[in-house]
Amino acid sequence: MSGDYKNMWKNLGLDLEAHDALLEVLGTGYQDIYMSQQDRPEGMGYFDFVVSEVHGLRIKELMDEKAAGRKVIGSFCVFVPEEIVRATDATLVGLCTGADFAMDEVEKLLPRNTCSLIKSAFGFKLGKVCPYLESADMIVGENTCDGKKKSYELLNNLVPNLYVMDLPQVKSAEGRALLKAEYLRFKKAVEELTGVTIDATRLKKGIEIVNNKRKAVHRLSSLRKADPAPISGLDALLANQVFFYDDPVRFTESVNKICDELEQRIEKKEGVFPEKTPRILMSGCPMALPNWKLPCIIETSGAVIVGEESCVGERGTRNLTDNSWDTVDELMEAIVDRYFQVDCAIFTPNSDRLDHIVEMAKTYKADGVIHYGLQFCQPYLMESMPVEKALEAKNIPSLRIETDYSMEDVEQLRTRVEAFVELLK
Ligand code: BJ8
Repeated sequence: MSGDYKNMWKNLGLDLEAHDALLEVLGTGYQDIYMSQQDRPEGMGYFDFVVSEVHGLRIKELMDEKAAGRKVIGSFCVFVPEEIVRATDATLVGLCTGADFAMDEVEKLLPRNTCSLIKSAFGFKLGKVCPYLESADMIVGENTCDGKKKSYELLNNLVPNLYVMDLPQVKSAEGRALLKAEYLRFKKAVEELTGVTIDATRLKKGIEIVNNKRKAVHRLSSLRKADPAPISGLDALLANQVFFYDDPVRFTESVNKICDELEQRIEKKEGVFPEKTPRILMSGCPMALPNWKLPCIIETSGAVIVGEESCVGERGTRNLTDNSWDTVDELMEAIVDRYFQVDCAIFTPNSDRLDHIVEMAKTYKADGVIHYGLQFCQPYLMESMPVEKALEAKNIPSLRIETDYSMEDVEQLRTRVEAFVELLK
């Protein structure tokens, strides 16, 4: 970390000792997992810097924005429309949900059999170690899975500024109407928070910024079709994770720069793994920063990850918002249309997701699919069965993994992944 941020963290109410311990673990994990990779694109240096400053310089930037009168909004889900937030010059940040912290305290509040992602959100709050959460002027929860939905009732006792968005569970006309009503309510709440009225020019600008970020990620994904793979799955995942934290315009530029480099690599037939390395598509629960356990196991077991069917990946970024409309009403409709296509497992039925997984496996020339389900995540674990069947019907091998954020099962997972990779060779 390049600056001295202790005072800033203290003013945010962080527990400095616990926070130091977290940064230590994060730094060591990053060194071990990321810096040990071979032949990384030079452009990844930017993301190394972002991670090293994720609680430092980036928070300082947010504090500066706040001092200039802009607002920060925290979110746990890709259904929170960033376009609306951007239209008011506010910043949307993903809240930390990718590591275990203060679990003893968490399990006093939540049942033990709650998924790691939800527990992590509470751990970062109870342990006072998330500067994003503490700097947010509004924290948006969403009624998605039962675990999240019920946990927000408890989170409401821990934070002063929780806003809960209702979400449909069925892709029907009524479901779309609910999403539209909730996005209009959210727009009003963001306008009230920021004091900015969203007009068509502002909304179009917001859409453009977020679309550009998505387009850059689409470009990166597309380059991963090449064999040899020009970038590791771990590095591509990192870009998808930083998507939720970084300044959007700077992020877009940085990803495009990496893409320029990858295009040259592809032309020279250079890769991070040898040609014909078994190619894996990851599918399932989102992997929030710094959840790198399974990708690290896969890529140190002789395979390369070529795509993520995940909210921290293609499920979250797949579609653009149509920016060709002229009025706020039309643009809001376009936003609703865009998000209504997200095929989260909370929807029933959710056959689009099965089609997307098969399609992605083909597009990225994956030899096999690893389905990642977090322990106690009913929606994704339940859906892993039909996913397996849909892949079987297309003769695509798959492996179902159920795990959490602890490191206890690493060796067991490695044995299963290695056996799967052997099968793909
Ligand atoms: S749109 S995937 S980001 S809800 S892992 S908390 S589902 S029990 S995260 Fe998600 Fe939005 Fe859907 Fe995407 Fe519940 Fe499962 Fe835990 Fe999960």
